[in-house]
Amino acid sequence: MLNIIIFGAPGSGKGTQSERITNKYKLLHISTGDMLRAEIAAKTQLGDLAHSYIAKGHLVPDQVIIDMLAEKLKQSATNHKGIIFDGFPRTVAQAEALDALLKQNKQDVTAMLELEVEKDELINRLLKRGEESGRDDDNLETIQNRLQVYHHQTKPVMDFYKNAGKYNHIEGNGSIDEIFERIAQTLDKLA
Ligand code: B4P
Repeated sequence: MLNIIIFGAPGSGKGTQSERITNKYKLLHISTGDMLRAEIAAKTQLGDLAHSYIAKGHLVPDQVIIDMLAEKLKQSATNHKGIIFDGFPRTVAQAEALDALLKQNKQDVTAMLELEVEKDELINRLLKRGEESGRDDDNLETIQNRLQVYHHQTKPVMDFYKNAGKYNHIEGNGSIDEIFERIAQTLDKLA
């Protein structure tokens, strides 16, 4: 099983590259951001709660995310060659929970890929997406909060996987095709 974490700041290309990785390597794509947006659109209790955090650029509480992910793993079909975790884990507590959940099925994380992108480029990409998609967390004030949260709460997750010998750096500036090429070079060595 190829269990990959795609990691990076908001706007680093996690969702964009996950779609390509999923197609090429026949992985199951699990995006906690997409799952939360589906809950918000369906106006569920979880969606209402998530929206109150996402609209401010804050992280949704760990236990809410961990329970949602555990349920998703339980329900997921098994006819795939592994999973790409997109936007999860975003805290060290989430990383520890993921290890424990995978262990229950005698699996583990194969590798983390960090997409590193300059701050100005991140902001430009997200503002552009905000204009095109109307996503209400893609406005300048919320983007600045999301970047701060990334630096303080999410970046330590990188050290967690560096210590486990699973960290891979990917240069995340450039065209979508160029970046996918770099990712594929790394994944081909692991697949
Ligand atoms: P996410 O949905 O994960 O949001 P994101 O980080 O902004 O998305 P992503 O990084 O995938 O977007 P991409 O660059 O592909 O999370 C949203 C919110 O949900 C979080 O802020 C948080 O509140 C909550 N949440 C989610 N998971 C959570 C968790 N585990 N714990 C707690 N809270 C959680 O795309 C950005 C734009 O850039 C797109 O328009 C794309 O087309 C463009 N782009 C991509 N690559 C490009 C390139 N190479 N060149 C030019 N443009 C590019």
